[in-house]
Amino acid sequence: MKLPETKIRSLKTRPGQRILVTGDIHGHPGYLEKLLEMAGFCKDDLLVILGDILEKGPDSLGALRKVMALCEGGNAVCLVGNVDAWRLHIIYHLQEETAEDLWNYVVSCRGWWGTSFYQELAAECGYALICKEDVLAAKEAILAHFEKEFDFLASLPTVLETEDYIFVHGGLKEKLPNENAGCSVFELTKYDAFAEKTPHRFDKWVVVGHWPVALYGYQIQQYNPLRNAEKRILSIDGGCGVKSEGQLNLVILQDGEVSFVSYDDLPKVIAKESQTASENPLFISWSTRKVEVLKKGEELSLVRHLHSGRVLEVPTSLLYGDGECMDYSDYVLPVEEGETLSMVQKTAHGCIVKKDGVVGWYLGEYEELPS
Ligand SMILES: [Mn+2]
Repeated sequence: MKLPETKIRSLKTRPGQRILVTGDIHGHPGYLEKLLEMAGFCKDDLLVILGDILEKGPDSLGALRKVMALCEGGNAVCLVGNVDAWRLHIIYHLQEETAEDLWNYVVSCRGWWGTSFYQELAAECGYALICKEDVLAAKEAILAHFEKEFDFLASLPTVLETEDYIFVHGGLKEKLPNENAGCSVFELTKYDAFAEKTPHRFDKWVVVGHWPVALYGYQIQQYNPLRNAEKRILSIDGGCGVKSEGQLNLVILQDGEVSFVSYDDLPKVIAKESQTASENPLFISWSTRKVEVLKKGEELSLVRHLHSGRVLEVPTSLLYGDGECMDYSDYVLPVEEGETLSMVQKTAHGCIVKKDGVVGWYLGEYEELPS
């Protein structure tokens, strides 16, 4: 079994050729299929998948096999993601001393997503992973059975450069692609908040996944691809599998034009009333989660948000730990009667919905659509 190493590849595209880019599929092969269908993916296109195929979803093995089949088609390239690389690393180094960590991970994934990559691998080899010892017991059978899948993951390039773009899961440490040859796979794949942290302005647009774009928001909670024109970075991770209101994005690059399609499986409703947008909205994200609780109520609590200094009411159910708040936006969305909204959560005070990738409150009447 091999482990991924930093590999920097370049590829020639044809003039006018579409490049479709997605990533962070995280065990959602059905979402990927939907997006390829929506974009009309065909043999003339180049498909670039920015890695993180595995975990945080219902079908990691299915997602991996779907990606392998696409790459075998000859016009798709998948890059390695930090989760993919780390999973291989864990399986490769699995022994008595580390089995308990993997067992704990498998158990916690059952709670969050119902399954995990290792559980799926074990199941296909006839192991149910009922106790800690089963984790190690399944290893040899897994290594033998999934040689093709593991070789594929280990073979994935880290950085891909075309005439006009650079693709990488997390980000580039150095400005030019080839200067990153000495960086480790994890430095380039697990580059958190790349668009904020990198000091570089790149010569070509750098297209990345890994960091859910919502985490770059301080006013608005949104999941659509995000352009940083100053640094020339296009971030496309819609938080699929990580956030219940997230989505999988697929960006279409053609002749310098950028468009995208996105997919989630939230239930859809039709707005029966119009409402106007609230002014000066606030988004409390994981990056700015600290609050001071001023008055705790049963349903709503009054808090001071430390990052912005704002005092506001948040649902009490979102408060946790020592003064921390889960993702929350107080934005009242602009909505026209008859528009389609994705239902995120119903509350006694109205609904939290997503419209065109933006999350906020809808306070009017609505009609449910059959799913
Ligand atoms: Mn990642």
